Amino acid sequence: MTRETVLSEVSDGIATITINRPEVLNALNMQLLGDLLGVIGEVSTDADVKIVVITGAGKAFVAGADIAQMKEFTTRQALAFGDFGHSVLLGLETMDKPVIAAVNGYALGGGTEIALGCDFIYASSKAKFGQPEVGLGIIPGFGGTQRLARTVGMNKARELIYTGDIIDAAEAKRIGLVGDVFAPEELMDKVREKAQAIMTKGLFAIGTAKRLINKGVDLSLDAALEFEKQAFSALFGSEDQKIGMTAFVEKKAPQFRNR
Ligand code: CO8
Repeated sequence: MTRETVLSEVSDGIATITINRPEVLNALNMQLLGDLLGVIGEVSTDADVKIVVITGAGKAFVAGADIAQMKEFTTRQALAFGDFGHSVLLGLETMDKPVIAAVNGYALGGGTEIALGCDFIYASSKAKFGQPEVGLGIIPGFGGTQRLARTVGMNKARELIYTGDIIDAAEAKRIGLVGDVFAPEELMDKVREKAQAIMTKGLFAIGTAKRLINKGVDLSLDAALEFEKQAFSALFGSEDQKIGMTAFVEKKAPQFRNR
């Protein structure tokens, strides 16, 4: 499942995707987005993969889109690049498996945007986040104007996008962008620990909750609550609901079958 610019390995149900252009701080070019889209397709359909972790090789997570490549784009090429980036983000968001961003270093521009497409973000204390695009005469184009505002609120998103300020991991945690911060050498172990804990739960139910959270924000509260009620009741037709509730009343640990 490994491609030139994106590495992928599966172990104990966890697929670890590593963005791999360390010589340019994992800057996103067309090839990398294509490789990433391919790997996302593979892990989302691989029955051995229960949960996905995305990280970066070297000292960066992703230092943004590849400025050297973007510099010469026409409007039409920029649109195609934007479409490509959005497909990657949608691939992460619509996969019915949890995706955790393990942000090991710089996550700037498209890097913060990829992290925002994941279900939640854990960061190394060395990580840095920001949307510096306006300093290049462009805007966040891989969903940053929308997902950042939905995650940290509109005022903070405006401030970060208008100033291009780069914030450290502690500040990213304070504003709710990052779930938790760990020492650099502990990051991957802590992320895997969390992934293992999630894997003991009903993954079919988690996939349903993910869909509801991601789709619900675009609906009226009334429609979203109806959607939730229907999904909730549908889960009573799943094996996992029987397994989970039977295990509870028998005081045993549930062995979910994820269906
Ligand atoms: N693009 C291309 N090359 C990059 C990028 C990048 N985004 N970031 C770093 N590099 C390259 C550098 O050019 C350098 O290459 P070389 O060794 O050949 O000179 C190498 O990576 C190492 O970088 P630095 O020497 O700069 O490393 P430092 O530790 O001194 O600095 C920084 C690290 C602060 C991260 C610095 O590299 C930097 O500011 N990078 C650019 C950050 C940035 O502006 N990112 C936003 C890009 S725009 C974007 O992401 C838009 C997304 C949506 C696009 C939608 C289009 C439709």
